[in-house]
Amino acid sequence: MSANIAKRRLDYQRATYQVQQIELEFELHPTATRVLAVSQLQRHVVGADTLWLDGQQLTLVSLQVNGVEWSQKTQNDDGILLSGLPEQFELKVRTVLDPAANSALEGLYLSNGAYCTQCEAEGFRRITFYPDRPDVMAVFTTHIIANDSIPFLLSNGNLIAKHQLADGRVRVSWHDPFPKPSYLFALVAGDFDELCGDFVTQSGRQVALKFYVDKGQGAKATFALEALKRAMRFDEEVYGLEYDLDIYMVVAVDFFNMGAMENKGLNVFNSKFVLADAATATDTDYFNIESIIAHEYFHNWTGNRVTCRDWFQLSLKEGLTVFRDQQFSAAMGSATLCRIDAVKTIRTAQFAEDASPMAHPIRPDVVEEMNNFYTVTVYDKGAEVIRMQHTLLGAEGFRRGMDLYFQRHDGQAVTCDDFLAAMQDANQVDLGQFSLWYSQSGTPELTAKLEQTSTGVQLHLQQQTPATADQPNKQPVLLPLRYELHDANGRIETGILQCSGAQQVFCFDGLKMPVVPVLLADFSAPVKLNYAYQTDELLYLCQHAHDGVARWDAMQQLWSDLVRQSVQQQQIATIPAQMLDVLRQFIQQPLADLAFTAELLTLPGYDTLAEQYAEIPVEMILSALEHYQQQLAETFAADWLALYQRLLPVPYVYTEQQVGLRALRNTALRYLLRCNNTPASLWQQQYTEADNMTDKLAVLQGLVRAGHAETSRMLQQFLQQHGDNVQLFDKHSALVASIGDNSVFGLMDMVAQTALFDWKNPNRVRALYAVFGQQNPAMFHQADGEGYQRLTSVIAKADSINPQLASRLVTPLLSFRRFAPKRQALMRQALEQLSQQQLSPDLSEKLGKALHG
Ligand code: 7MF
Ligand code: ZN
Repeated sequence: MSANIAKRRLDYQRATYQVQQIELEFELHPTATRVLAVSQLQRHVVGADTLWLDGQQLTLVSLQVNGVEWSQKTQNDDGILLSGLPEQFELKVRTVLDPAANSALEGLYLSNGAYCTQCEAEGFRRITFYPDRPDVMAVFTTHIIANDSIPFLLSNGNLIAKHQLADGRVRVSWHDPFPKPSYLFALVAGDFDELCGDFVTQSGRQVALKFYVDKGQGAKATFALEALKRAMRFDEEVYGLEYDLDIYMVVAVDFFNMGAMENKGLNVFNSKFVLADAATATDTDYFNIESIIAHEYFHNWTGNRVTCRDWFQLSLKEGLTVFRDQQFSAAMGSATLCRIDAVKTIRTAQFAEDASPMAHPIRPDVVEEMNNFYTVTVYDKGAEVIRMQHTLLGAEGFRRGMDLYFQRHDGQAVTCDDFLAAMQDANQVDLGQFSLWYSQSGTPELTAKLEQTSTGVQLHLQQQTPATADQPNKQPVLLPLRYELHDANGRIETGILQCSGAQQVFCFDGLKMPVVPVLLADFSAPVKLNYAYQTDELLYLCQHAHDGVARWDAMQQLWSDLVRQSVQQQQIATIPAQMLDVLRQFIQQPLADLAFTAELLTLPGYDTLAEQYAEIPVEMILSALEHYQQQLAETFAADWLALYQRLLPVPYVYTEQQVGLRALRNTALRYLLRCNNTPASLWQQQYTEADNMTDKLAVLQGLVRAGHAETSRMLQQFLQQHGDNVQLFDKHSALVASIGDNSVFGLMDMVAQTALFDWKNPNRVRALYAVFGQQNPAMFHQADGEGYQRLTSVIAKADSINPQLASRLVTPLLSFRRFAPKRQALMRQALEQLSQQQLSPDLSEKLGKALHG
């Protein structure tokens, strides 16, 4: 494998040549697919006569310039440098590839017998020699020649021809009129169920919608098809953006490194984000499918029509598209619940990444392996940065900025600065300080205090961003703070403050202490807030804050304060009586806003709490959480049962109302499963009578989390009943991987030996081992280091098959410096052992930063 060479954002140089058009011809064969690429190129930099063609793991058959075999070239493992080139020329490249041997799932590969491509970020270079960079945009025509036993031969754009060849093969041709970078190229060939629909755009154009899924699964794509129509309508209504081709295709495959991919006119999805019915998908699966379908659709404008100049700008399309899919999900269901979900992601995974050796700004400055930068920072913090612009400019101002962005840049490959400039110019504001959010990594910490003065109340703010692994020095950033000030008479003052200095004071004239503040309503900035709340103030806010996110946040804060006290005293702190009273009220209150109530009654997770400590007190967090959950279960045993019985199951439909009902009922169930006197018939009845996977899985999850004696028998039974369906097999694996006692290791080994388990399939491996590393802190961090050893041996095995997969699995080990010396040494040792082996560039970059960074 090639050595890691760091690339720098500031080293950007224009491509020496642009490709106007490319004509690709594939002769499909499982082990020897022949690719012919004919491109028309035009000089783009005055005086330049060289051109770098990326190409990896290819067999080159021939390379011609204007019909002449070109000898002025030098080749290495990463590509070919051509020199002595004319101003304009035709490049003709023949390559041969082996899709069957492609276990990395980048470029052209086979998924259960179907040909499939994945080109983002740098996979096209595994198909042909080409300037594989997003600022080279060409019009693609694709011809696919294959045996006529393969019914569907698909590529980007519109189908323009189909011929039967004399030798029993067929040749189909596709043309995509929109110039695009190579990362948006796609080819799919195989036998599928086809589900068709249509959509009439705002301006009256008819669009054919087609879903391709495994044979026999067609009916399970109905929900995704309907979700696509909702997304198309949303983008027209909210942004005035219409779809631009006559056909939109979505293919679902089981072998896929990521969630989905927005290839122009031909999305490829991980099948778990397309296939759904009540019997196999949970409410969470339905939610994810709708939001990912929307995400990929929204990329058609934010990503495809306007794309990235270089990969350092990835957040230009990803942060913006995540923000857009979050807006869509909020409009389709409960905005508060969606926001709570996003906040959890930021507070767990993103804050952890900022505190890790992989810390980077949403627009990174240095990258070794691009695949390592598809991160929660680029995506989710990126979306927060867009959201803050929306907050600062208002919905209308934000829309003006978006309109100007498309007006200026449609058809171009641009930068994050271009986006900010459009927002700025459309609104005549200065986003100079705001732009620091793009270049500075780390999580700002905001400390706030209130003080009475003779004229009113002063809010003293102080912000500071601790140094990160990649940047020692930090400057103050612009923070939009959505506040609520509650005074003693129940009056509430609300607004948005812009905190821009390291220290800043705001005065609220006429206000009198005591005042209880909410400063991050709707989590208006991705920061850590320090305010010395009293318990009774938080209890007040969790009942009376206007903003739902703030009410939930107050309850989370109460729990995290208790855990912090426990850590400080080395002894579990007592839950105050008033807090138990408020919780009882929430359980007993009239039924309304059920999903939100479920969130209020759920403790913060281990990872949210862990993020609040410089040195993570693993045992105390885990035992405090265990203790408090047990105490709530027992204290309110009768109330949980009454609540459970008030919420009667109804025939399954995925609606906001029903999702809330199931969420709250299953929250009650989770506590009931911890009570000794809950009759087994209660959960057994739910398990056998449920007409849907949400309620079935809730029983199993509840048993696992409660450490219930019946757990392994029930998991066995589930595997026997459902283990032939891969989605359900994966759910079983994830349950096994979260078992909180020593039996987990042997049970995981058994799953890995099941016939359906396949080391080459990332879904199988992630369901078992990513879940273990990320969602089973008790066993992953077991004091003897067994968990670390298990994970690293899996990573070593995965890396030789699929580097992207291995690289994602290593994340929980990278933060070893955050643990006490003994644990830290065990984690480091596991990583050092791993680094003795021959590793992919993906893993080398991460281990290099973690061990020697
Ligand atoms: C929703 O961004 C949010 C994020 C790249 C692959 C999909 O469209 C994508 C692709 C990765 C990680 C997360 C997501 C995607 C990828 C994703 C999907 C849906 N351009 Br890697
Ligand atoms: Zn995306």
